[in-house]
Amino acid sequence: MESLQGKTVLITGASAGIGESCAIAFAKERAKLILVARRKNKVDELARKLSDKFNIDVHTSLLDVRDRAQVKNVVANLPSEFTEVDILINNAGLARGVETVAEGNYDNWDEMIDTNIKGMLNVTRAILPGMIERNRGHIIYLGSTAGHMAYTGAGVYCATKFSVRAISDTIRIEVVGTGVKVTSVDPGAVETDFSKVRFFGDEEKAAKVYQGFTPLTAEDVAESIIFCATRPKHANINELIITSTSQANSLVIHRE
Ligand code: 8X3
Repeated sequence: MESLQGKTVLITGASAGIGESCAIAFAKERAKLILVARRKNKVDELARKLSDKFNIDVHTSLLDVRDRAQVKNVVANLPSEFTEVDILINNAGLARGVETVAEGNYDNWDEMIDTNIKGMLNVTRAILPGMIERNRGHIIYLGSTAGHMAYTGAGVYCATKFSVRAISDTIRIEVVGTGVKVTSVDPGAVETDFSKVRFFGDEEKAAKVYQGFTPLTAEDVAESIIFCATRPKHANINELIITSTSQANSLVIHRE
């Protein structure tokens, strides 16, 4: 197992859910953190807690991964002790709405495509060249079971997660021989604010998604990510699919 102590880890969408749990998990391993999100106050608060509790360095930035200029600017202006990113957790992403393609809402499509595909690419494009130059580094993408199987009402969300898999597979081929690792961690249902965001704050609809079974927690996913990030230098987890024991795939969930 490789130590994460002192490694520089950049986490996008670090203000809540899986991103926040990853920040906590990497802090426990005494990594140096760069926490970025649209809600800067949230990552600032988290940074304060983690640096106090674990005595680690944490840098934060306001970042909307859709904003290419902002991504370039944030990465170009990292404080000197944070410039060499060892691990990038490409987590920022969301689902908006459950609607058939025939009745699709253009704004929802744009938000998902711009965040989940273009945002993930913007951050990758800013960080990957440095990793290749240093012949080390690890990019961990947050994919989904939705990137393995389409389901009704989620055509565009599934398309974005199929894209995450396509991009991570492509980069793995492109960097082979450099020492850079690429992993896609693909969870099924995880109880976070994901469904609240998908249903525009409708808590009742969101709660129904997780009714009758025990879904994954953000901590479960963060633990898997730590596992991927701590494999020895010669070993890479290309893809890791994790679901609740009650979930077989995007379509089959056993509910009591
Ligand atoms: C989230 C899992 O089942 O809502 O990526 O598509 S699901």
